[in-house]
Amino acid sequence: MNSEEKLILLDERLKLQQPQCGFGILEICCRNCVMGPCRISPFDGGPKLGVCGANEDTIVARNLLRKIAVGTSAHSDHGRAVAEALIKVARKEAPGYEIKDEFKLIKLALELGIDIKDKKTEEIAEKVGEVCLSQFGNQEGELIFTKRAPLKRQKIWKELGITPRGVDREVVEALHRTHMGTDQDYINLMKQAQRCALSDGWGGSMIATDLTDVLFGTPEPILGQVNFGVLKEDYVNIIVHGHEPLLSEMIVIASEDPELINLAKEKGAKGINIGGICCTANEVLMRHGISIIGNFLNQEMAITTGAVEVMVVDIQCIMASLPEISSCFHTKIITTSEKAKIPGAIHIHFTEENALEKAKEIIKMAIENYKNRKKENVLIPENKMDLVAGFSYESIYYILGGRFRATYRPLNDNIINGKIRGIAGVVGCNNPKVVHDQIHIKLVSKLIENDVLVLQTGCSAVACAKAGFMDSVKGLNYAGKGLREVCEAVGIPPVIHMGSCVDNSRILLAATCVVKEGGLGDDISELPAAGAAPEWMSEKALSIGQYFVSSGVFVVFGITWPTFGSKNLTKYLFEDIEKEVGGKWAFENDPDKMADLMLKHIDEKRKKLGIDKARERVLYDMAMRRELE
Ligand code: SF4
Ligand code: MSK
Repeated sequence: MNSEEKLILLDERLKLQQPQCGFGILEICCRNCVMGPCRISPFDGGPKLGVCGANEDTIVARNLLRKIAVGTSAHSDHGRAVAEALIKVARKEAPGYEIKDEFKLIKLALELGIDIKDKKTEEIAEKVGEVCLSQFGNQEGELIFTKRAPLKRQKIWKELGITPRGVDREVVEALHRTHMGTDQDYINLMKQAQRCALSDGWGGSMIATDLTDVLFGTPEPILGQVNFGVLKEDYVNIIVHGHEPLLSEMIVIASEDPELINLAKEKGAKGINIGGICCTANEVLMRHGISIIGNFLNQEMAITTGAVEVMVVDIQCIMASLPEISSCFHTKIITTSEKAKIPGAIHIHFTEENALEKAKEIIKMAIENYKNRKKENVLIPENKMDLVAGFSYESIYYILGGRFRATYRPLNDNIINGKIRGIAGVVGCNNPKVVHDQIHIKLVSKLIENDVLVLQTGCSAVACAKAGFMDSVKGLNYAGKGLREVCEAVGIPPVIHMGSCVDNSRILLAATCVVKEGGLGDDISELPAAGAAPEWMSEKALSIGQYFVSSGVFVVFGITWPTFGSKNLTKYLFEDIEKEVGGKWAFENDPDKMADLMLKHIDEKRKKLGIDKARERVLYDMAMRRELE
């Protein structure tokens, strides 16, 4: 077999899977005990109950809860790793790392009730790390960061009994409830789904974001580039891929080591070029301006450029196919996490204690591999696009109000006067079941054209960056008149890059800042805002969607919807849940109609707030004031 015959890429594998199982798509199959597997027939005459008597409502709800628990655990284990890293850095057990944002550390310490008087930065950091780590094993009470939510929201959660207690506890309880013969009530199962997802958004993910900022710096607007054209033909190209920035930060630092740069030159390259894929890419872009090569569906294609010496991966969203694809080229796939090994990849065990040393080892391996690149196999597409990234909810404060009078006021005022019609969070993955990036791009383009400011994370952010929406000049051409005017005045693109998947917690906090600024209601559910994950594929997306819904947001998903096998559960999630938490789910595959659903929701919220008629802000002079009096 020649090497080209081995190259079966993702689209081909998807074709080979057709037709995919209808029971699986409808989630009406259960494998939770070995009296099964059982399946409920959607057709007349077929079985309507599993062997234990579970019906479609129970089975579909249990499957959804399990998926949300997995999504929560993925984000939260990421948060736990960052908390552990912070503690090691504070104890000086992690050479190469340092605390980059002392201001955020102190703010966090005060919020967590830590006594900082006469304490050194390291002592404070150790304590902050320990308190955050305790949130995972907390058994009673409430997760500390749920107190950041608007008071009205906290009250809703309390009354419904869905305030999360501890991250691990909620995941364990979710798994327990879905064990055969335990929770069989679909509404009660969804109650745990909400509590579990909230422990992700206002717990594990929020800890991940905050402590990553403390360690590596809170992002501020920074220029970057995106798409395959950022690979450099004459350089040693190294791709960082996955989610946790603990290793990629060290790779970036090591790549600037003059000794390694000289070594690369000795081997005939002009230097070392780092690029990112998926959320690791978003993390290093936000803090260092490192270029993004692409998003989830670009990972295999990146190897097929023939110009990648090493792809180093950590956790989540890494395709098992990478070693197989790379065997057709010279690329080495390096796994680094004990939690994520792939047969056929080289494993280099990375820990905070040996991070810099291992980062250098990986870079040396890439440099040594440069000579194995076959020039005739190299084909780098030229496409690349500029973007501005690095928006945290804190940096939005400063951009809008200046460093000394940081405020969200201009944003609220422009929502009230109608120049900005509303805010949308568009996030999530790629899915090969639709044309790569197209649903993200069409949806976001219609939203900004209609004056909706779009906040983005994850692979959706990368898709829209490739389309030019995050270029602060070109992006404006896609925005409606009102939105454009505001963006021009403030100096931001109409689509705001807020980071990686765990950084969806930044969107929760930005929404909370808008509520707290005043004039747009007392709760997130009252804001003219909506969310979407149009090309989602991962269980993490379901957890994110659920914590947004449970925080009061209207959320639309595309591709497929995992409860269509149960009419009752679907009705609950698409309609009835709104009466309880103020947010609800919807499904729509067409980006045009998806945008319409979001705009309709935004307009309804504007109407309820009494700001449905856009009005220019009038500046009163003295004569006008006297007249009023
Ligand atoms: Fe079948 Fe019930 Fe066992 Fe599920 S838990 S496999 S529905 S018997
Ligand atoms: S990487 S979870 S494909 S957004 Fe965060 Fe992208 Fe989805 Fe992974």
